[in-house]
Amino acid sequence: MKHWLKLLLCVPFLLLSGCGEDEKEVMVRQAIAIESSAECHLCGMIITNFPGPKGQAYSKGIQGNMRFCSTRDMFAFIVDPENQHNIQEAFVHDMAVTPWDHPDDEAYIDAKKAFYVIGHGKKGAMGPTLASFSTQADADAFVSSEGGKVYRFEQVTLDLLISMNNLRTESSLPQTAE
Ligand code: ZN
Ligand code: CU1
Repeated sequence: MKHWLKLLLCVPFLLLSGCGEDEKEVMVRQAIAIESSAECHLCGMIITNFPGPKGQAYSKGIQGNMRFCSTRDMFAFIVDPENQHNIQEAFVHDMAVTPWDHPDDEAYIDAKKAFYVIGHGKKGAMGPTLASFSTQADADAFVSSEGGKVYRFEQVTLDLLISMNNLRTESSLPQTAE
């Protein structure tokens, strides 16, 4: 009877303290402002000198965040099998709320939940790039004015990134409707 009572008193306390510890471990990290001297983690270009959506990511074993000149370079890093499983948080600009030529530091969204348009005519820091949006409706609206096709985070593969560059040089757009 004593044991039973002890257990009853302990359980809520254990649950509470358990919760607190979990929250400490799952530290939510955010996108940060990109200073004017920051270089792309992949190609070394000065990020803020170029138009188009940028990317940021946190990875296991790497201190601080990695910043990328373009969504294209962020994905080129992420889809690399060596990095893929180490990626934790990732962020991209929501291009529905910020100007293409100078995306704002306040306009970052969760990259894993974003919608991406590939095959459109707008250029990023490295040429063709992925236009990123927080909603399907915004991505669709962009497709109707700029062309391209909508993809989700998990659908962006190395092959797709390579085909994106070929779209520029070959001027044939195999997957677009318009
Ligand atoms: Zn780059
Ligand atoms: Cu670059």
